[in-house]
Amino acid sequence: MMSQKSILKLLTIFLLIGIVSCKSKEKKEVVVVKKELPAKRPNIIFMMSDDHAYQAISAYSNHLIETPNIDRIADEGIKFTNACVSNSICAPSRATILTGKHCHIHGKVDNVFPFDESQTTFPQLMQQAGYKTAMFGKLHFGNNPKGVDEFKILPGQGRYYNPIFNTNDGQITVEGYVTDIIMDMTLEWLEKNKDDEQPFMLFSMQKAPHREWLPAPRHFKEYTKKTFVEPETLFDDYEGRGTAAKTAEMNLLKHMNWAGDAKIYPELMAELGLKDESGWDLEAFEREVGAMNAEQRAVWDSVYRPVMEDFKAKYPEMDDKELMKWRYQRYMQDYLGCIASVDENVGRLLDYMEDSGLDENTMVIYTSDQGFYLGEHGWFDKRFVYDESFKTPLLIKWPNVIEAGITNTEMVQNLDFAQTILEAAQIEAPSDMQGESLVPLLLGNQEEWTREAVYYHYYEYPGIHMVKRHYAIITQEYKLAHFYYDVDEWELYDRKNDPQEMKNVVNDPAYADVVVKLKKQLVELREQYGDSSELDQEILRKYLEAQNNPDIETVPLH
Ligand code: SGN
Ligand code: CA
Repeated sequence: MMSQKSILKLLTIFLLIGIVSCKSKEKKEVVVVKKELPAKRPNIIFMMSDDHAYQAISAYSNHLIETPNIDRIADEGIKFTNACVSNSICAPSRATILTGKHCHIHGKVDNVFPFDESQTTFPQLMQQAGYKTAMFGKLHFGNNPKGVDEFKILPGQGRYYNPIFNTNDGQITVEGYVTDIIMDMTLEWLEKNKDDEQPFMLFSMQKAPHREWLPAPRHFKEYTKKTFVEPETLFDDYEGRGTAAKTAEMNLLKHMNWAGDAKIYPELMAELGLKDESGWDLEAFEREVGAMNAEQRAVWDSVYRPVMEDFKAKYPEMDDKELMKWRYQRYMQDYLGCIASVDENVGRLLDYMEDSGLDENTMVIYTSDQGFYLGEHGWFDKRFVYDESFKTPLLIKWPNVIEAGITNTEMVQNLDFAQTILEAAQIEAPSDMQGESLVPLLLGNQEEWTREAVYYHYYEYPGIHMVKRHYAIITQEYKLAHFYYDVDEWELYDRKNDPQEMKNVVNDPAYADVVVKLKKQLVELREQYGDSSELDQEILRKYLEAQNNPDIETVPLH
């Protein structure tokens, strides 16, 4: 027997079907809207922050911070919970986003070598197809991005306070805090162009929360007083992992800088006998804190001096465990303080879009160039294929096209962004792009999506943070990685049963069949994408040669 509730439910469904089919007779678009793109080309806003971990977005997890504005994109659109990058490092990820190709194809495999600017990037195709284009913020490579009518780009990494920008008309220095400034530029451009008939493609790319994590004055007071929950793996000893995890130099206790990162004043370092182990710690402090004007510096000192006084009093009694805990809190206070202004500025943009009515026909994307460790495994930074750095946030809203509040768990990648945006803009993607358009997933046409695995390849070694070269295949269930230089080690993680990736099970007989199957699939993936051991060797040879030959052109870290 059916309950009264079920009968009511059924009746409602019939009624809805009736309404939809009646409507479809009068006005076809209403029904097709979920399965096909609208006829009108949309505007597109691509927002990307640098090193924004999904753990620091409350739409993904609210154990660290609330990000109500970024969450609005998820609430009004789609949240991808398995979005990832093909190489977890800044400039290579950006080159992949712009070209729609894996790193070994576009050649920007690391932060070291310059990007070959003769390549086609998707903004150029949009510009040619009649889109108005602009880019503001951090690009990280190439100071004169191709295919954008207007740009204001931070040179290299850029700085937090009073930053310099390269623009169409030369260099400018802007007083203020970088996250606010980049959004000011974004909003000014929107206001200037809002009545234009042409659709637009706008890149708004934040530098925050990149190292050295300097919050805005309005946030550091609040954030330096907060205490954050520690990750379960903060004291990881890397047992059960391979050599690469054990030898990486990104541990909060051992490898974080005192001045640049923890903001211990150089004079206090000297007083406490703390050394500049990295050789560029003091320089980093000077580069960022030293760039403040007198007023900014006074506010900074009024908050950070007492924090340092407190540290000075406690330090002599602290053991390693206490120091690690202190490090973690100090790190999170600054990192999350940066996120607070990113979130506020996302709110400014969303409000503007609503108030101006521009939001109706605009696809808004929020992502990061990769994930980041927020103390998980005792780490900061990225680079590894392990989840916190491999995965990246991805939220997209597009009113009347993407259903509000949906979650998607497919393995999608930064490699897919170019083709997605091109398809949304009704521009044919070049056949040599290697991703897949996410449009079917945005429209809810799930059955058109067939990808089972993604490919990953990290290169920059030996180099800062000392994460060994590795390539990997990742499916929903497993992750198989090959660390192939310096060592020859394989690692397998069971993503469902060991989500924290604490146990490499590659030699566990229970997984023998999985290993055989994945190794075969990995060979096929490498072939499909045109990667090979010969190429690995060639790339390595060039890298080592550049380290020993100062005449070879490389990009400075800052
Ligand atoms: C700088 C950072 C590193 C970071 C690289 C690359 N050190 O060198 O920690 O891994 O950039 O970052 S810093 O203290 O000098 O900032 S990336 O985002 O550009 O790839
Ligand atoms: Ca980055």
